[in-house]
Amino acid sequence: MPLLFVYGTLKRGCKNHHLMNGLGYLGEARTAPGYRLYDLGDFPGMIADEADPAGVTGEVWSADAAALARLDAFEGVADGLYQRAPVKLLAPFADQQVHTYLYARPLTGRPAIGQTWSEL
Ligand code: PCA
Repeated sequence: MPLLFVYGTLKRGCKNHHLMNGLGYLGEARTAPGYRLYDLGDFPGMIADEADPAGVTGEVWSADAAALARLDAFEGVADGLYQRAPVKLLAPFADQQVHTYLYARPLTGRPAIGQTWSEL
């Protein structure tokens, strides 16, 4: 089962964090360079972008198949809003199989934000 990297509303203290109930927190993490965050209003979207030098911060969680299926439904994977896909993290998670929710719709006109999304 892949681990799950969350960078937005699913993080601790954020508005959808209750959906992480029953999953196991493994620690804060950062992607390798090559990912960028965008502000989509009430939530962020992350995409792969080779030109990015910095990466994105978030948290790593362990999840079972049922939890991943539940989160996929919440994140609109079947509707093409996000895609759950492998993500490259830095140490100590660099050698692990980790998935994340990459934003799957156009980002035209959306502002790029820094390396970390926060709710406020
Ligand atoms: N929820 C997922 C993807 C973006 C969002 O707000 C997350 O926290 O990683």
